Amino acid sequence: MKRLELLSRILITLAIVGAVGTPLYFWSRTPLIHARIAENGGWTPDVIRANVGEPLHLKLTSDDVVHGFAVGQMDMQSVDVLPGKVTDLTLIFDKPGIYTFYCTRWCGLNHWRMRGTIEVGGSSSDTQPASAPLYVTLKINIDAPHNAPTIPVQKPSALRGQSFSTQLPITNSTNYYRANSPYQVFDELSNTSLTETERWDVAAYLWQSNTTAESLANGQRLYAQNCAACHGENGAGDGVFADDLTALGATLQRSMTGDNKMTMQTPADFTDPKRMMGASPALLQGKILRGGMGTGMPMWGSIFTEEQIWDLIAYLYSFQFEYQK
Ligand code: HEC
Ligand SMILES: [Cu+2]
Repeated sequence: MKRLELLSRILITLAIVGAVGTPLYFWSRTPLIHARIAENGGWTPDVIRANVGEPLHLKLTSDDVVHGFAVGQMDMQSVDVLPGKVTDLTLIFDKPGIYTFYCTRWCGLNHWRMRGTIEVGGSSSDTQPASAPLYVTLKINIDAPHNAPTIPVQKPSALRGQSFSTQLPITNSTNYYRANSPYQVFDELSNTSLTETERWDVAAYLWQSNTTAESLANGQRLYAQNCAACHGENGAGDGVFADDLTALGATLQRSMTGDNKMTMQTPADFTDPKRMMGASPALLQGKILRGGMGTGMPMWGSIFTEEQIWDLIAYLYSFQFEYQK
């Protein structure tokens, strides 16, 4: 199981919320890590060093509001970092590398900037080189507009789509799904006898058959925790921070001299069929991995595992399609 492998990558041996106000410094050489909202400096220090296989003891406290602490690329239960209290945490890494730690509590507009790194030295027997993400392999320009030229007149239904799926010139493989947008599927079926509505239904069916109820539930959970504050609970791009981002963009635009084209934007609306029908999973993966480079869309590549990102993507399309229970 993929998830279990990931879990074993970093073993969290123990997490104890420290005794309130008691200066119980078991590990005298462990510096206290301070958390502050990003505007006031984020994590101090923000670079931590560790060695493979050796316990890394951390002491965390907050100088302002409640923050959270987690290390990316693993299914780690985050711990709260409370003002005036000390949280003790011990981590053991079984692979060298540069890990990202990040705040898991929405502490403000720049919450997602609260990130730091843990540099884990040492050697490991199974270092495989990371493979290039799909959008790079497919040479997709993730910054180019990708609106679908036409959109469905009604919400495409996976159930209806299933009934046409047997006599199709396209495959239902994961590779095909990830590399194509729903519009490309619709377009590829234009030589068949299917109506336009039926062609969209087939796309809905392909999309549903490339995910599972478990993945969708996992995607929904990750979305609510990490994306909804900007993109909105229902995907409409209207999260609590959406107006702030838009306003910030307008201010920056006025104060900028010109050539910086990546400015703050309104969060993407995942309920917009033009946007979503025109986007392949590979394109969305690229955006999520890399971020918007100045648009306000954070980069998540060092936070989530590949599996978690595919789960998120499957969930984003569920705003467009009607899936069978
Ligand atoms: C701080 C606000 C913020 C958060 C948090 C955020 N986003 Fe975004 N996102 C944006 C903005 C703004 C855009 C539009 C600009 C852009 O595409 O770069 C965007 C764009 C995107 C796009 C590109 C859509 C397209 O059609 O190109 C995807 C995909 C996306 N976000 C997914 C996510 C996911 C998944 C999460 C949570 C893990 C997330 N975002 C969290 C602000 C945010
Ligand atoms: Cu925070």
